Amino acid sequence: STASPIGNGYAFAVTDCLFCKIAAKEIPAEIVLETGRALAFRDINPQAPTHVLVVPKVHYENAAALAAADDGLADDLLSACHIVAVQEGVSESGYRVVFNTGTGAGQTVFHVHAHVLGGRSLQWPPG
Ligand code: DGP
Repeated sequence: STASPIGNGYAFAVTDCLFCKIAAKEIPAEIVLETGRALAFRDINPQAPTHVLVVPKVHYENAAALAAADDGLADDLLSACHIVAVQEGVSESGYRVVFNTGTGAGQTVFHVHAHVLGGRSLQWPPG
């Protein structure tokens, strides 16, 4: 099979994926950054004063699948996270970038997303 521009091996967006629909602007979200290949929007259930989700516009199930794609998209996503942190004013005080990967780690939406959390002191271990 050949590489597809959509990135998932199929030349269509995954149907019934919430974050595919947000990325396609079919479902509204409070967008804070858009780059060529990534979209960042506020989490609907924020766990910190800054809680932004950063997703690739194309569908990958989780961070492992994204990393395995090896096409620079993971780099773009990470860069977008750090731009969001600067925009949100949390880059100096400290922030956290989290990929919940798998149900056991709390992943509930199976379109890879980085949580960018900041604006309060963050505990470790995260629980
Ligand atoms: P996770 O549990 O790591 O898969 O994170 C999923 C996050 O997605 C969770 O923090 C809540 C957020 N979320 C779920 N549905 C929506 C939605 O419709 N809009 C927005 N903006 N965020 C959502």
